[in-house]
Amino acid sequence: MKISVIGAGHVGATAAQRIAEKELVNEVVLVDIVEGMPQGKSLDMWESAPVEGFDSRVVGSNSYEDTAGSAVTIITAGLARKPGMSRDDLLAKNTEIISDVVKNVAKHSPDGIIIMVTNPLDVMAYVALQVSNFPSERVMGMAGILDTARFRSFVALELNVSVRDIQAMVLGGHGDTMVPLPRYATVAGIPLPDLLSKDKIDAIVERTRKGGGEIVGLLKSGSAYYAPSAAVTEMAEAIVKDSKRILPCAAWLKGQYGLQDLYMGVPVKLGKGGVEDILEVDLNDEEKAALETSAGHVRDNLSKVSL
Ligand code: TXD
Repeated sequence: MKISVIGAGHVGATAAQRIAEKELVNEVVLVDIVEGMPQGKSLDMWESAPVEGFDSRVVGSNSYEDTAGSAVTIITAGLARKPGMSRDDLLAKNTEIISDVVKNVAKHSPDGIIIMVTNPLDVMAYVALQVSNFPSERVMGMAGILDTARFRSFVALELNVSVRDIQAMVLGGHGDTMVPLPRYATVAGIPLPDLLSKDKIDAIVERTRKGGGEIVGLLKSGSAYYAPSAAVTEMAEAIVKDSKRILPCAAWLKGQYGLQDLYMGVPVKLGKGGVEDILEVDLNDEEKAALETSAGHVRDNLSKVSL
């Protein structure tokens, strides 16, 4: 079994390394347009295999032929944010790049699953769906796991407890309008609002919303990649192991949550078929309104796409 990662930059290369170290598949193929770079990174990773003790081969390439027959393709190609830029500023250029990438991916892995990572995430997932012509179960986006992981990591810091015991849910588009749901967050099954004051929870929600920007501001060039690569690896693992994990992912909505014809972050069941189900949780009026606002933002962006 093969997983391909398109774009051998920060997120792509780190994801390839995580996938290989976990031995999710026999072969990880890392593709980029820059000549030599994916080959160099892949060879370096493969040379770590004797020390780390993994047998997944890592192959670098500038050609999609090497990706042929991938079970999962993770797409990270494109531009990342610089300080002062929003995710939406990347729209036009990344639409061009993603259209070209997806054409090649669909041609060489017609039965595979696509996980979009490139921003603006919800819109690039739509571009992938349109260009690939795949059923929507096989085209999804990574954002919710990252946003949720940020939320969970901040709760762990605040309560000084293990991150392992913290569960959380973030819905909506991947941007400042995302909708963290503290009501559905628990610490070992105990509802978060029983453990933290509203003020503290509000502060964590706000930090989560701005979590990507916080990293961009600190790094000054480029955006986050350790947590994003971990998040996309978790999705790939759920698919190749057919583990039916329930994870927040960007999925094509067909009426769920009263929304349709757009990608949004929702809890999905991930297995070998891709998005095997979309779970609908009960939302109160405030949460519904926040989700509507987020959907409005995604729709605005969709209206700017010309394919
Ligand atoms: O939550 C999320 N979904 C995200 C999204 C979290 C983190 C990063 N997010 C987005 O992923 C970010 O805004 C960017 O749009 C992508 C990739 O971020 P990364 O930090 O990995 O960017 P890099 O390091 O600049 O890498 C991009 C690579 C780089 O090596 C380019 O040469 C390559 O993409 N690239 C291409 N590869 C193949 N084919 C084409 N056409 C191409 N164009 C650029």
